[in-house]
Amino acid sequence: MDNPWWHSAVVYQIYPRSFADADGDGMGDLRGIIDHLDHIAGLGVDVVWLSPIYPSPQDDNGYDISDYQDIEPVFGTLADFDELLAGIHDRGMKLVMDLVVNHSSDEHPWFAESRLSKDSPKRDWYWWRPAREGFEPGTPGAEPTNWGSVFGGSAWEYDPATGEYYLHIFSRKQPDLNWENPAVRDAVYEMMNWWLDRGVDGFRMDVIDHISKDVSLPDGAVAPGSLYGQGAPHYMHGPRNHEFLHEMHERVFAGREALLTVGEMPGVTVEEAVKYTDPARGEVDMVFNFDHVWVDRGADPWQLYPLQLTKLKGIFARWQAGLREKGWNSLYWNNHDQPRVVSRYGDDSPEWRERSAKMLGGVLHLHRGTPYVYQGEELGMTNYPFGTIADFRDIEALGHYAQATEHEGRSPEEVLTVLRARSRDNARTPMQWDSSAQAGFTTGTPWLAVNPNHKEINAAAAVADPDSVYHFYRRLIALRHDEPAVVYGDFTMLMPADERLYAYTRRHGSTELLVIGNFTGEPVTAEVPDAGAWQELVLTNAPAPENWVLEPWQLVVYRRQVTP
Ligand code: TEU
Repeated sequence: MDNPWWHSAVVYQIYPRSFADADGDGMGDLRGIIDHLDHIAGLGVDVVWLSPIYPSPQDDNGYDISDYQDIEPVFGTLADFDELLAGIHDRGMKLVMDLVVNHSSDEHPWFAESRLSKDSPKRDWYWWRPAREGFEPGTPGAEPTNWGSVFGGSAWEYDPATGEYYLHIFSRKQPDLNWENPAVRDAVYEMMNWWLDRGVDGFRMDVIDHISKDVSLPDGAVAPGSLYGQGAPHYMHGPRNHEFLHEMHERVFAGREALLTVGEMPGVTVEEAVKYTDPARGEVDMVFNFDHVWVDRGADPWQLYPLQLTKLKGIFARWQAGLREKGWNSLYWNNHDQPRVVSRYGDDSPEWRERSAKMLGGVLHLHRGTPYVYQGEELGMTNYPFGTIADFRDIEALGHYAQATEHEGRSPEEVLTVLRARSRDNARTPMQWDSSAQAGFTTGTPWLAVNPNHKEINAAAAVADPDSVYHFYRRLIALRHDEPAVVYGDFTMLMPADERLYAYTRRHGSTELLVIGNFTGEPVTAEVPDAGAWQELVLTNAPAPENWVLEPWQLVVYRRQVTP
């Protein structure tokens, strides 16, 4: 089989709500995206991934869909969508849609019908269960299992209409669809084909490793200090997950050209990822794993753990090696669920923000896999200076705060310290287009506050400055397109025990690349084997090093020719 086009592609993710507001209601929209397509195309990316734009009560900012085949009126219309799609295609890019089918909104007509009665034809489209035996339905402890929801509280909601509970791994407005029911799968595949026939080029599949559950629904283990049991082992990578994805492949993707499919899979192991992405098995092209964004988590959810570079390198080394022969990696630091990487693994102070943002981009992009850039990452956008809980909007932040402070004995300040550093709202503050009042995002009142640092950090300034993070990302993306060793080179991690430098080589035929990133604010000398052989400095974010002394947060990329 020929190498698929997405091996050399770079994807740009848009969170429409926070990208650009053309009509002044404080919320981004499709017209706003259309107006800014040249900013994206200017980076040289190949694909645009849109977070959900379908009709939705917006309980989880569109990850709760009430109609899979239309556009949320706040964002625009299907006609706007077609115009956007054409604008993307005209610029030689492709469009990947978000597919959220582990759950729907509770306001989707399917669920409205399902909840009507126990013998509704759609009853079995969701996970309905009676109260635990011996308990009065609707009373504490009567939930069918002890599982907690990802956003806090129980994963079961009591519905007085029929006296039963429905499962919601996420919010109570996101009931889980029952993939065991073939009629559900048929409806999903039909909807996917409808979008592909309309011209879209693929899907990013939300929590697609949650669709197969252990149908016996056992209780989960309860961690010390927590209110609920862990459902995840019973709803992640369930027994039929591969089967469902293969069926989807057969029914939707097979026979279509030039698509890109990526499954979001919290908790996926390397071994499972090989199976999900082995082209011979016909499931998905690549998955998002979470190991490298969970590396700074620890036993206590309400404590901040600093990054351990050796751990991070160990994770990447494992994923690079594991998917060397079969399957394919996706590469990301940021998306709408993660804090800003420059604030998290870099240094967002005025002195080192740009330098460290470039280093992080370079270290990530030069691995083997398909890189994803999240809106604003190309500007080195930072976390937001959140004050109190009233500054947050995310259902996850609010839910965790309530559970931890009201039921788990945590102090507001300890919870806020973690939310400020890790909350998803850090990623969701409006895109910073210019230095004007609302950063050029809206003429109205933004749904979430604009970061005050937009006076310095904004797209207008970055595009005008040839030395900006934006232009550095542009060069990185061009390097991937021009240098086959970036796409196909074998990966070798160097200096795995070094806590300060991230170093590796990529070798393809007679070309070898050496990448070194300094993850500290101090100069560090790199002990490079065969140092004299590296003469061609292809890319750096600081003056060329002398005697291998890397400046604070410096990235260097060297190239040499070797005998194959
Ligand atoms: O995220 C799934 C997911 O893994 C998150 O729950 C993540 O672990 C957590 O938020 C980290 O803080 C997807 C979407 O990307 C997210 O925006 C949705 O809220 C979620 O699914 C439900 O659709």
